[in-house]
Amino acid sequence: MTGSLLAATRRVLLLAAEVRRDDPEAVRAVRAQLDRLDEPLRVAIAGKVKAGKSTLLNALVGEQIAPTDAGECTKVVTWYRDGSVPRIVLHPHDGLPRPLPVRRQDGALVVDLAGTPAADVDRLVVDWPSQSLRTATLIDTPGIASASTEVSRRTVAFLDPDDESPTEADAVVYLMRHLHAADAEFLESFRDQGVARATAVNTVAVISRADEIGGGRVDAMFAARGIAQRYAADPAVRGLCQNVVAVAGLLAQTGRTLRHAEHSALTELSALPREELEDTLLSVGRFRAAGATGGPSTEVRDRLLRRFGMFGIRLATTLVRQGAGSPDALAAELVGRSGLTELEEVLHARFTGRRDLLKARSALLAVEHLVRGGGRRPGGARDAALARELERILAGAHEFAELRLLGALRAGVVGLPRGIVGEAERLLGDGGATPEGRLGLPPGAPPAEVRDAAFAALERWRRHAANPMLPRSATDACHTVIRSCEGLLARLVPARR
Ligand SMILES: Nc1nc2c(ncn2[C@@H]2O[C@H](COP(=O)(O)OP(=O)(O)OP(=O)(O)O)[C@@H](O)[C@H]2O)c(=O)[nH]1
Ligand SMILES: [Mg+2]
Repeated sequence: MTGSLLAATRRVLLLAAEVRRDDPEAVRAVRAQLDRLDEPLRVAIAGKVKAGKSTLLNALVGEQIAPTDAGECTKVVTWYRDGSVPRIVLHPHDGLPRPLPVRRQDGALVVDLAGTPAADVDRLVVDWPSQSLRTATLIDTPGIASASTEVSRRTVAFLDPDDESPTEADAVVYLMRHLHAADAEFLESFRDQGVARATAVNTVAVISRADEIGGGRVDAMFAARGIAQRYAADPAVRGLCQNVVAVAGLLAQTGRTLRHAEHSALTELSALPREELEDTLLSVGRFRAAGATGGPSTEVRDRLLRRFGMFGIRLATTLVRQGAGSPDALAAELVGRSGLTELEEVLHARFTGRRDLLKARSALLAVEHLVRGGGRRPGGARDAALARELERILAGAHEFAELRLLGALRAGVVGLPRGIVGEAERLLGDGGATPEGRLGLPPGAPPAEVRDAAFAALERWRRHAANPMLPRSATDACHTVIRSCEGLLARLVPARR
């Protein structure tokens, strides 16, 4: 299904290049969109200043490549792409791109703008050999609603499609420490009003720095998960994003990059008498001061604080006591408790599993921008033909119908009985676009079982559609779900008898 959507999108782009062949700017833009269709998905990481964006990016990649200090480079949009050789290129607003030195310090990549003010930089592009960057290019963005409004403006201009330029990211992970009015406003403004006419199809929200919730108590992650689940179920939030996940990015980053020396220092700490250790773990001041009286030195403690935070040290020493005897064992526990795996699953289901759809959406958004007159005034029979072709795909492709209906269901404007909304969302691909995901079966379920479940779903939704008590909006929704079931069945290999 999505293969044909990509093919149709490519045809529209070629038609756009043909229609605008005497406008070099437009042709360049269309070519860039054609190349972009074949690239990995582009996922931007956004949020307020110090929300933990760069740390989370590092956790996802499993390396410290995004600077998390306060340097000038955290104020520019930075792309992290898979590449065969590490390379950093600075793209200024004016002038030619130029390479920056690739240097590591204390295990982290050092990005030094070499004196160029952040305001002069359009973007930095970091090529880094990495398996995880192969499925998605990650884009680190400067904090929004910061003291420096110029910095916020750069992020909003990058993410929020306007009349000037279509969006460059296919999907967004939005970090917030708690949901503030400013976050909701930002998500609102980013809400899709263009091509797919669905809401928040490409945004996942993260409650970040989740370990700090509740003052860093050991049950912090549990509390944070509860908050995330409440947000995810709140109709107001559901209209703004796909899902909400709680993540302690620092724990995840450190878990993914844990060093032997750190495990040894934590082992040394856990060997201290329990009361003594717990007493020093009450505050940063006490923990540092205790370096003078025994156990790891103050310098080592400072490093642990930077890498783990107080909550992380409390958790890690407890885990070592409970038997995490090797760096690998401790790393696995830290990552497991950080919420990172859950986030990765959500990103897979919502983003990379829908790659072609999100790619097609971005490209069609760009064509829509052209059709609306981007670059020059629209007009003429050729432009009209392009507009018709675009409309044909948007209205005709079932993938977009699914997205629109999902958006409407999330916004609560469809009169479907409550009891069947959940199944409708699942069948529309809300939790993952695989047949098993749509049917609520475990991955790898036997083909015959998948087929039977698909038939049963089709029957059920035909019956719902025939229910004379349902309002028109609900009957229309049933027909869209029925088409999804039929699409599923068409894709399934016939079961052997
Ligand atoms: N306790 C705790 N601290 C975190 C977490 N994530 C990030 N931090 C700390 O918060 C500070 C900011 O983290 P960054 O990852 O640089 O945040 P950012 O959103 O990229 O910041 P800007 O790019 O400057 O807006 C750093 O000191 C991190 O160590 C977390 O999950 N828990
Ligand atoms: Mg940052």
